[in-house]
Order: sequence, then C-alpha cells, then structure tokens
Amino acid sequence: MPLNVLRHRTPEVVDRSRVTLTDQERTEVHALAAELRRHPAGGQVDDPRWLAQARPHSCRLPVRLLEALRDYRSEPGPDGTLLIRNLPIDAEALPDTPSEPDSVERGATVPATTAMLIGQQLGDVFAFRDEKRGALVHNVVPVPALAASQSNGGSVELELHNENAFHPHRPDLIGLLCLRGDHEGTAGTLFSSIRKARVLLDDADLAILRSPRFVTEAPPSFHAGDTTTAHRVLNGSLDDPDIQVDFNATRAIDDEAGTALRRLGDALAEVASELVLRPGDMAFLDNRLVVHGRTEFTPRYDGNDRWLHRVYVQLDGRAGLSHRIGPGPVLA
Ligand SMILES: O=C(O)CCC(=O)C(=O)O
Ligand SMILES: [Fe+2]
Repeated sequence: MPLNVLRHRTPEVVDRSRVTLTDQERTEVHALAAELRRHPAGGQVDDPRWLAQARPHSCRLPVRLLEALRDYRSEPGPDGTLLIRNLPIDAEALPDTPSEPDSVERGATVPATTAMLIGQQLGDVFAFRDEKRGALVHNVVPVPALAASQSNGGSVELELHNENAFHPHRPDLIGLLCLRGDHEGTAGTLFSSIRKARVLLDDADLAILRSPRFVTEAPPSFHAGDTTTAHRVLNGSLDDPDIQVDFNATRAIDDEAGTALRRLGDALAEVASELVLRPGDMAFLDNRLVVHGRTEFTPRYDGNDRWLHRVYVQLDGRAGLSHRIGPGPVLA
C-alpha cells in the first residue's frame, strides 16, 4: 500500500478524546507511581502481587483522566484513539534508550508504572509468551539488526496493521507511551479507523471483505505463531464492523479479494492521521477499529533514540483464558 503518499499530516490525532494533564495532575500521577514502587510487593511490574496492587492504585488516578478513560472504553469515537499528554516519565532519570532485540521494562520505573496504571484502569494488561519474552511493558525502540524489518524494532515505514492480527486473542486496546522522540522529530505514528474508511468503499467490496477469503501470518516480533485459517477482514456489525488486517501479513486467497483488500488499504490511507508522539504523550488505539503504522525515521543508536513503552489491554480478561500458560496474564 502506498503509505509514502500519505503526507497530509494532521497536527495531532483528530479526536474528541484527548486530555492534557495539568502539572498538578502530573505530580499526582508521579506520587502514585512512587507509592506503588515502595509497596512490599516489590518493584517488578510482571509480578502478580505488584499487578494486584496496581489495580486499586489505578482508581486513584486524577478524576479527569479517569473520566476520559471510562468514556473511551465505552465509546472510542470515530478515530478510535485517546491521547493523554503531560504524563510523568522521569525524563531526567531515563537511562540510555535500549537497542537490543526483544527489549522490555520489567522494573516498576515511573514511566512503566504510569503505563501500567492507565492500562489496568482501562482493562487488563496482558502479553504473549512468544513476543517480547512475555513481559507486560514492551520497549518500542530502533534495533540495528531490525532496521529494515516490518516490526516495532524497525525504522523503515511500518505498514498499517492491527496488532497481532493473526492471533485469536489479539489485544483490544494498545497503549504507546513516549519516553523519547526521534532526533529529527519526524517519526509519526499513523492511525486509521475503519469507522472513517468504510464509507469510502462500495457495497461489493464490503461484502468481499466480509467473506473468509484472507489469511494472516504472525508478525516478525513473534518468535512462533501459526498463519490463520481463512478469515474475514471485516466482522460483526454491518454499520460499525471490526477490522482484522495487517498490510504486511494478510494475503487474499483469490484475485477479486486481492482487489478489495487493495481498495481497503487505499481507503485507510486516505483517512489516516499522523501523530509525532512527544515525551509524556500516551496514545491508545482501539485495535478492533483502528490499524496503525509508523513513518520512517533515522535512528543514531547513540542512547538517545526514540523510545516508547507499549502495553496491550484486554477488556474481557476471561476471553483468552484457554490460551493462558500460567496464573499470570500471559497467553500462548
Ligand atoms: O513505532 C510506532 O509508533 C508504532 C510501532 C508499532 O506498530 C507498535 O509498536 O505496535
Ligand atoms: Fe504495531
């Protein structure tokens, strides 16, 4: 899909769903994170005892933020995104940006705790055993060996995709908290909602996209994972469908379906918006309605590269129960 023609940059995610914390509110979130760090459950976000504490703590986030999260969970809006600004990330205390593959944050640092508190308030943060070593907080950072790959460690243009489109229990929501921007300030996260793209498609293409004529492979970030059986790209309500597609990993199984898939890609590119995340910004996207990607950028691998924390949220924690590999929220 020609994402390189996508240059009608909007200054920010176009959505009613955005909240900028006041400095006072940011200080409150910082204090909450610091309190949780001192808890006897210890400073490891993957520890089930820490998680159990993070849930009640998340109820003490600033009320304005709680209201925005509650609203978003029920009504993600036409863009399917929520942007939260001015979150605490302890910028002065940040170590060098990691650059190894499969990088994660297991320590209860201020930014990792902030991402977890917000994720736990929206639903249940979870992970996959075969991706990022099963850790709940992922580092999205450029990795030299992955520079040209279609993965979160790449720096070439990343095509529009649902996160883990191949997986039956893919996340409902994805959160991306920016710790550092790229050097040039041009790495744009792309968001495109089927709620907006659907009206650009005709009924014949919509019907094809609703038929099981597509297969999707696991992404390169997954170290194991089966290609799907034939699936629909659009599912559920006729007026407000869910989407399941990865323009790098989904293939049509016949020519007619391939044409419909290309037209869907064009429609999504047309309504996409681009957001250059800044430190302290956390963007959520509804992975049932929104595909996302990223423009290319130029890493320097100097410890100061772009750095996001990523969390996956399930709204129904029981849905993936048969895929759980232990007592914690990690799925096979
Ligand atoms: O780098 C970005 O802005 C998004 C990358 C991505 O697709 C992801 O982390 O899931
Ligand atoms: Fe992604």
